[in-house]
Amino acid sequence: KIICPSMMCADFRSLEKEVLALDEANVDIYHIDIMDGHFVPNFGMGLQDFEYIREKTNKLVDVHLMIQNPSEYIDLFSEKGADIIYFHPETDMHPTRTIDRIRANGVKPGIAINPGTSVATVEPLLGLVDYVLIMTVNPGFAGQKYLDFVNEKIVELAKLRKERNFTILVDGAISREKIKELSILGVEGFILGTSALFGKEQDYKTIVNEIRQLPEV
Ligand code: S6P
Ligand code: MG
Repeated sequence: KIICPSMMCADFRSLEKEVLALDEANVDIYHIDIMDGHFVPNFGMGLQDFEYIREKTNKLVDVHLMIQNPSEYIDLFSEKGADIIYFHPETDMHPTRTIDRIRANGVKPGIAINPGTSVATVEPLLGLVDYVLIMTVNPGFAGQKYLDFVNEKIVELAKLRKERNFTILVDGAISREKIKELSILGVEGFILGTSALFGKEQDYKTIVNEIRQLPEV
C-alpha cells in the first residue's frame, strides 16, 4: 500500500512536528493540495507550505494541482522539488503537452480525475502518465462523503492498467473500510485525510502500521 498523508489536514500550528511524526510512521508520499478558488471553491495550501514540507522530509512529495491553467505552474513546482505533479485534465486544453513538460522536468506525471469525468475522456492519457489519482469526492474540501458511483470507474481503470503501466490512487473520504474494499478492486495508493489519519486518538505510527496490516475484504 502507498500511504499518502493529505497535509492540508495536518495541524499547521506544529507542522514541523507533524512531518517528523509522519516520517517516523513511515508514510510514503506527502500529498500537497494546491487550490486556486476557481477550479475548486476553496483555497488549499500555498507554495510556502509546499516548500516547508519539502525541506523537512526526504520522502517523496507530490503536488495535487486543483487549479486552472496548470501548465503555467509546472516549472515552478518542479524547480521547488516536487516528485510527482498531478493536474486535472479537465482544466487543460493540451494535457499531453503538460504531461511532456512534467516529464521533461524530471518529475513523474499524474492525472487527477473528478468524480464526473469518465474513463473514456482520459483514456488517451493513460499510457503517458505514471499515476492516476481518482477523486472519490468532488475536490475542494476535506471531510466530505465518499461517492459510491466512482467505484465503477475504479474497476474500469484497474482493467486498463493491465496493458499500461500506471499506479492507481484514490483521494477523498478514504476510511479504513474503504482501504480494505478498494484494495481488492486494484487500488494501490490512498490519500489519507480526516477519515483515516488526522485528528485521531492514536498516533500516526500506530495508525499507519494498522492500515498496512488491514486484510483485503
Ligand atoms: C481536497 C483534496 C483532498 C483532501 C483529502 C481529505 O479535495 O484533494 O486531498 O484533502 O481527500 O481527506 P478526507 O478523509 O478528509 O476526505
Ligand atoms: Mg488531494
